[in-house]
Order: sequence, then structure tokens, then C-alpha cells
Amino acid sequence: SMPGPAPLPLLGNLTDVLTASAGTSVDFADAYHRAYGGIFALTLAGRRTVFASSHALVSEMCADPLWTKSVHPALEEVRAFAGDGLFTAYGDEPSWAVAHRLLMPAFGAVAMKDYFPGMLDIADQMFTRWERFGAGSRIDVPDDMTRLTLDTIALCAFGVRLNSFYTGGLHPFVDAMVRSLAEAGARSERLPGLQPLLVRTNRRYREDIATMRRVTEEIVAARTAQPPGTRPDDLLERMLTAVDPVTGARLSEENVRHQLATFLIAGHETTSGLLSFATHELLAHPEVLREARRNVDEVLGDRTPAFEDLAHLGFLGQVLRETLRLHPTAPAFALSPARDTTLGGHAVRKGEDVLVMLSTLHRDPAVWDRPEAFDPDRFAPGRMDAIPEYAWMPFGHGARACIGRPFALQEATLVLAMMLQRFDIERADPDYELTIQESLTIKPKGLAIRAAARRSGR
Ligand code: MNH
Repeated sequence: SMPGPAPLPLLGNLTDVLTASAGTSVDFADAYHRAYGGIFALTLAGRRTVFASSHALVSEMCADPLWTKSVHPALEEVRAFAGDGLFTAYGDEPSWAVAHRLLMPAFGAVAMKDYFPGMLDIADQMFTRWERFGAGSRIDVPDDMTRLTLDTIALCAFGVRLNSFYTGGLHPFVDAMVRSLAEAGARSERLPGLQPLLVRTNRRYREDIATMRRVTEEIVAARTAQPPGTRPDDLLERMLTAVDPVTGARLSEENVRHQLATFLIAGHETTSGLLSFATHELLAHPEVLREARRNVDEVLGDRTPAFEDLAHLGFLGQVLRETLRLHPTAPAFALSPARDTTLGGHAVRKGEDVLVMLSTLHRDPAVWDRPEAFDPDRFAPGRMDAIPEYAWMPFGHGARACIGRPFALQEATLVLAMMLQRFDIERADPDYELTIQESLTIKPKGLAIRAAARRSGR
């Protein structure tokens, strides 16, 4: 039978998870992976979840169309606010296929150029602020990157300015979202019968969901109040007006709201984590920082970046890919088989969840030489082809892989380039040691820097 700690009646493996989770679920799943040899099962809230994160087992699943994305229990909870949006839709839910066809073109090469001015606008707001506050000021990196990526997706996709760099706290949507994601995760692990007793938690959850719904309703209302002909041609407009060529269907009003919540969530958390981890790794590896700076200075010099420059910032792309290898900011995805089958010789039932832990996959010693070392040269143009299929999957798998990948990489490349072009950066706490903050995504906890403008008079 499947390896793993023996489940207790009723509690399942809850006590194992609680005692092991002094670190993050990423750490504890990695420790179990080593202890049980690459595949193991845990029973939580009465449901068995298999974990399989070695390159061999992940390849066995991903190469076989029998296995597709599963909306696992924590994602199931997220449906309370993201509904049948692209990320949380079931594979056989008709609204997924319609929205996928309608929205894919908004993430093609042509659309990326249209997003560039909005990305530049928001990045310039953040860096101008860094310049004005000066080299003595302490910058909370994940906090600023969260403001940046949230404002960017809202402006580029929905034409809305959230102006997070002009307000004290984070936007109310972010607070509501962060709490709801944590609560959705906790709900999927609570013992049966406990949930109704948590009166305050449940009230807070309802309020947070209402806040997110209100924000999405306001965005739609603001757009539909604009006379046709004056509206921008963006992702929101496409959601409201496009007709599916296959079915003739349009997205329902409710589905548009779910897509808005989905894009506000999926479109910013992971990219801000990526930018934060990349900043951390550059500071931890001064020789990589120097090479990245050289790349930026050669391509941009003193100029404001243009869309055409992005193609020449290849080394920054390598830094971002290597950052996502060691710190996959969406740390796991789930697959399940369409019928009873086996995995690594062990029986897995139809519809059962198998979780792929990306930090573990991305460090598989069968694939990666010195897996713990941060080395962007792994992704150098000549060497990238040698990386085996399914060994690097920070954007997920198959038809349900990340639709926002080009958007995320373009935004992150631009922001990293502007940071290195305009500032000398250093850690605010010289002995900062990386610790991970986890919700549905991961971020470097408490990372702070100081940034000194390289040129005066901007
Ligand atoms: Mn994104 C799906 C990672 C940026 C919108 N994203 C996924 C999945 C991963 C992922 C992994 C698959 C999850 C699963 O199988 O359950 N996403 C990332 C990472 C970054 C990222 C690591 C940044 C770095 N994502 C973005 C951005 C957007 C976005 C930016 C929007 C602009 N992602 C999505 C959507 C989906 C998704 C929408 C769901 C796609 C689908 O199932 O059709």
C-alpha cells in the first residue's frame, strides 16, 4: 500500500501535519518526500491526498492525458469567492472552455505590447517614490511589490487605477483576499463539525468575501457606465463583449465577476513573490547582480525602457527562471486521474488528488546538479534545451497551465531592469536570513532593502 504515516481514526494525519508544520507546508512535504521515498499519502478531513514530486513520478503523470488538473479541497474553498473563474473552474465545467477561448488572445504576443505602457507607468510610480524617500529609507520589498503588481494588473487588464502608492495601507481588496485565502486553506483541513462553531472567523470570512465582491462589482459598474466607443479595448472589455466562436456563448455577469476576482488574485500575488525572491537572490549573489546590471546598462543606458528592449534583457529572464526554480511562488498544483490507475506502481483511484510540490520537483538531484545553488546559467540559451521536460513547472501543466505567464515575465523583467538601472540596492538588515511566508503562495518574510539612486536629477 501507499507509504506514509498511519492515519488515526477521525483525526487522520492532522496531528502529523500540526507537529511537523513548525516550518511551512513546503518544508514538511519535502521532509516527508525524503522520509518515504518520493511518494506518500496523508489523510486530512477524511480525504486521502497523495504527494508525488520526483521528476520520474511527475513525468509519469504529465505525459499521460489520463491526468488533469484537480480542484483540490483548498481550491474548492476558494470557489466561495472565485467561483467558476479560470483558476478554480472544474475541468468539465463548460464556462472554463468558453472563458479560456475568449481570454487566450489577451495573453498573446500582440496583447503584451499593449500592456507595456501600463506596466511602465506603475513601475515608474514605485521607483520615483524610492528616489524621493532617499537612500536612508527602509523599503519593505514584498509590501511594495504587492502594491506594484496589484496596481499593474488592475490598470492593464481593467483600466482601473488603484493608486496603492498614494495610500497608507494596502488596498482593502488585498487584506480581504489574503485573509480569505488563508481561511480557505484552513477550512480544507478542519475537522468535520468544527466549522459552524467558529462564529467570528465565519463572520469575518463572509465580510471579506463581500468586500471582494463589492470591488469587482464597482469595476464592472464603472466600465458599463462609460459610453460605448470611449471604452478601452482591454481584458475587461473582452470579458463583457466577446462572443465565443464555437458556442456563440458570452460570459455571464456572474462569471465576469468571478474572472475579475480571479485575475486580481492570480495576477498579482505570484508575480510580487517572484520579484521579491529575485531581489533576495540578487543581494545574496553579488556576482549575479553585477552581471544583471551589466545586461541592463548595455541595453538601456540612461533611456526609459521601451517594449523592444525586453527581448535583449535575456540574462534577467534567466535570473527570473532560476528564481522560480528555487522559489516557485505558486508552490504546488494537483492532478487526478480520470479512472483508477497506478502511479509508481501504487494504486490511485479515479478523482483522487495527487499534489506536486514544486520546490521538491525543482530540486530533484536526478535532474539538477547542485540543486540548492542559485545559478541562472542553468537557463542560458545554449543550456536550456538540456533541461528535461516536466523538470521545471512553475506555471503548471497542460491546458490548465498559467494563462498569465507572458504577462508575469514581461512585468517582472521590466521592473527588475528599472530597479537595477536606477538604484544601487543593499539589504536593510545585513544578516537577513530567508524565511518563507505562506498562504496559497509564498513570499520572503520581512525582506527589506535600502535603495540609493545611481544618478541624480531625475
Ligand atoms: Mn498564474 C494558473 C503560476 C502569474 C493568471 N498560475 C496558474 C497555475 C500556476 C500558476 C502554477 C496552475 C495552477 C493549477 O494547476 O492549479 N502564475 C503562476 C506564477 C506566476 C503567475 C508562478 C507569476 C510568477 N497568473 C499570473 C498572472 C496572471 C495569472 C500575472 C494573470 C494576469 N494563472 C492565472 C490564471 C490561471 C493560472 C487565470 C488559471 C488558468 C486556467 O486554469 O485556465
